[in-house]
Amino acid sequence: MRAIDLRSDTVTRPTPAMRAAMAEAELGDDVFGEDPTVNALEAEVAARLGKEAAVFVPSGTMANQIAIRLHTRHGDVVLAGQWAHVLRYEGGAAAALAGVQIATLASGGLFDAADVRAAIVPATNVHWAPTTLLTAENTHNTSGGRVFPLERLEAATGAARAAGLATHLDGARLFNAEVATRVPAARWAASFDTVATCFSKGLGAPVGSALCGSRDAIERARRLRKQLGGGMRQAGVVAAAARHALAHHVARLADDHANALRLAEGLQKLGVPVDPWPETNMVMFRVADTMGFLRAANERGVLVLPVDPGRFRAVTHLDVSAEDVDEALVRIGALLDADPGLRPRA
Ligand code: TLP
Repeated sequence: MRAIDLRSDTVTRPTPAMRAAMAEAELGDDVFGEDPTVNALEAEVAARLGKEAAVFVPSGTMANQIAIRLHTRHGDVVLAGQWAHVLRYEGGAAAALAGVQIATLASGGLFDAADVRAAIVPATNVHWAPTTLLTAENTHNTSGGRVFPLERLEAATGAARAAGLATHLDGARLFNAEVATRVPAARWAASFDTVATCFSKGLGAPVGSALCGSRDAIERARRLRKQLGGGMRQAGVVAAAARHALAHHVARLADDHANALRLAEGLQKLGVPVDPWPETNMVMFRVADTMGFLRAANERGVLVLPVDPGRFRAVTHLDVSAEDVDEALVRIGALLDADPGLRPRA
């Protein structure tokens, strides 16, 4: 039985065309700035995001953490949405590496300008730590791949800028937002000083992210990347995969979004509540017994990720077809029939 892996869009394998691009890539030593494929990728992604420059890094985590170090000093406060990846899933790096405290904003991950204003404590005496950075996440992972409404996002960054804060966007899945809304990534990025984006999520590359920003910021980011051990040598091998992904795998994200809807509709028909309704490639759903459902789903070759007690995430991606979604639904239907205790209580 073939496993249908819906744990994350990070699980994709490079396609044959992507592997060919990797095999043929022209290479050099990127720490010397001499890898032509990395240089081309950095120019392309900076242009796509409307920024002056970009630096290629191994992971989204490193891109975010370099940005936090760029914009803050030890002891500062960083504002982030509730359940932000930078707080919840980066191993405590912001505290460990940048020495900052993260204060979370109300309204879930998709905060507004009033939340930002309310969170900023003016550093008017020695008790108060300076609040120096606002980070946002788009699409927002733990709220189910939701798109940050553009006006709300720009009002929030406007409030941050008015108070003298820098702004950073965790755009690990920014191209999902672009495809879902037809608002270009550069527009989403415009009100931010720096933007991280990942090639290894929905875009299907095996590895790699970019941090984009002004020429000066990215120059400083290169040294921080070096300090974190992220200077890679003939990195063009993986940058070629990222270039291929940017050229060929952005528009097709619409297929992942359609498959997420197909999965959500099917789950609902099985009596499994889906909340929120998917806007991009993630489906959040509830069951009665977290460990019981996980075990039964794994036994039937449906791999999903528990995110909270009773709540699961399924992500559609390049390696999941509409037929795979239908097959996953058949298997989930069978496991719910076999053990009605797993069915969520109405
Ligand atoms: N997210 C992963 C896990 O870490 C949870 C996933 O499977 O969704 N920002 C956001 C919004 C992300 O979702 C991720 C990865 C990252 C940053 C970090 O990227 P990597 O894994 O490349 O460090």
